Amino acid sequence: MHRHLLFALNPAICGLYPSPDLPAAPPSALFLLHIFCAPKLAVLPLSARSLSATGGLLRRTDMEKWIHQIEEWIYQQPVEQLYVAFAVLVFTFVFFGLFRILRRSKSNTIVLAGLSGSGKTVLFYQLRDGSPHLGTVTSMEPNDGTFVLHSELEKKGKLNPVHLIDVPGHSRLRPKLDEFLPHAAGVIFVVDSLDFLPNCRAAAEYLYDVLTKAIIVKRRIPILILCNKADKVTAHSKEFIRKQLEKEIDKLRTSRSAISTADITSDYTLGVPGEAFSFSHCRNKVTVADASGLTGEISEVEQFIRELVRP
Ligand SMILES: Nc1nc2c(ncn2[C@@H]2O[C@H](COP(=O)(O)OP(=O)(O)O)[C@@H](O)[C@H]2O)c(=O)[nH]1
Ligand SMILES: [Mg+2]
Repeated sequence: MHRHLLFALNPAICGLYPSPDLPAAPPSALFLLHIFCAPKLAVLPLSARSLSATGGLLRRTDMEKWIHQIEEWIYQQPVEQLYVAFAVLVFTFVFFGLFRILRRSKSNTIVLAGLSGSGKTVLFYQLRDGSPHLGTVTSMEPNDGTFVLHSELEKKGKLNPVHLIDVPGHSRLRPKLDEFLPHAAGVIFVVDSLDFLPNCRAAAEYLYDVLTKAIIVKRRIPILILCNKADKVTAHSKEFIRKQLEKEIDKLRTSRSAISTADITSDYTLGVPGEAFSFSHCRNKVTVADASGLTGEISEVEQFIRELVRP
């Protein structure tokens, strides 16, 4: 097995073992044969037993005979043909692997999440139309649109549109988030930095739920914590908000792990055990920025979006 592996990894090695009866042995093919057949041989005693119990005819010796025949057949094939077959196999695996990676990274969906009143809808309109559309009623349905960012309309050339979804923060509608996350290239978690302290716990709970979702962790979906309403002088700084959220999440982590495991709805645990929680512990990238959806100071939001959805 060892030798076959070596052979398969470096066909050039084969030349080091010239054998008169095996002139140009096709080791990679043999290697494949052993890879596919060895596990069957390993389980054979069991299957042979069950087969003989039901009157079956398959025996270990039969299997070995077949393998021997296949080995002989392989030796009779032109070496080039076997190498071409091997190369085609490898190429197919690589091609489908790359295809899956590319398909994943090509998503143009950005999800806006956060508590009600944090400014998601205003931000949605600001990104789409360059205006906050004040006076719109609180929506109970997600705002969903595919467009080129308003600030980019002047740019020449064809730009890749962004699919933006504004998921209402009402707790009853949060399960909607699970519908959109599998397609998300990134999540913007909007926080009201004006009215932050009274909502800190609730915002941390929502963020905790987002950060522990399997899809977020496994696919390492980047999250931007957006401290909105920065136009007001009384707004808290993004550093303050980051620290407070980390503290709250740390508390949640302890309290939630104390609940019986059957009760926990989150898919993953957060942070490093024994250390105070920090966003840098997350497997996915978590960044913090400030903005004002109302006045249109949203350059960091646009930058985040364009890093994930290439223009
Ligand atoms: N000062 C200020 N107010 C904002 C800003 N963004 C939103 N608001 C206000 O916050 C309230 C809630 O905004 P909305 O977009 O409906 O929040 P949503 O529930 O998260 O969709 C509205 O009264 C907005 O006018 C902002 O950047 N600055
Ligand atoms: Mg809204």
